[in-house]
Amino acid sequence: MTEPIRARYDRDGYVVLERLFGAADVAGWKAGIRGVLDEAGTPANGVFVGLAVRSPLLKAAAADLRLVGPLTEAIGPTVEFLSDKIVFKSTGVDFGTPWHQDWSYWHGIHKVSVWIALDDATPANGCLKVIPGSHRVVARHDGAADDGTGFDNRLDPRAVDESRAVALPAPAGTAVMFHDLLLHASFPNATGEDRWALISTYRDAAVSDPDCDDIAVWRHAFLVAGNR
Ligand SMILES: O=C(O)CCC(=O)C(=O)O
Repeated sequence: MTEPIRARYDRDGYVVLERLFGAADVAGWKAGIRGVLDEAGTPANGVFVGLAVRSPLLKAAAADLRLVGPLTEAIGPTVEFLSDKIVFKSTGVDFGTPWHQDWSYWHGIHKVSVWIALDDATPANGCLKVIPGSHRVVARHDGAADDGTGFDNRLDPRAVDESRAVALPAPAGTAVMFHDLLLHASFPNATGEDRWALISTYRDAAVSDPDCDDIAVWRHAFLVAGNR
């Protein structure tokens, strides 16, 4: 029998939901994201935050029941979507994301993010790598951060034991649900092919989170499970 999602999440700080979505879902979302970027006049390069607030299709993606099930297992019965973003890597933008914990960006109660591969993601084109179990400790984010990638909070690479890292190759449609203290990074994209990932962040709406009340990109938060 497969181990319950909650047990895996608590132990490792992440759960891989292999091929949670199908090719049609992924193609539809990519088209929707292209539409949002065209409207915003932004090239598909790097990071763009705020898809669900601009597109009903992507709002529905954030509340998709295939995601909400695992999210309620990790978070509880009351789940609030906060914001989403697309992270593109291509010939133009091929950086590997530095090691970090997402919590360093927002603090407050612990959030859960879901990273969804919109292309087959591999170590060659920039899949995620994680340190299982690292979600139990807050790490120091004192690495140098002047490369303009948008990932300013990072560990000093010398503080990371790469021998504990696990690569997470993910066929398109696969979702990786992870705790905001999970140490994660991604490989550079050396292939010249696009690697897109859609990342959405959620929290338990039943728990007060005053430290995060003023975060601008979370002003359009909405419930995807339960009631206030
Ligand atoms: O998609 C990636 O390359 C990494 C994204 C990431 O680490 C993040 O958004 O926190």
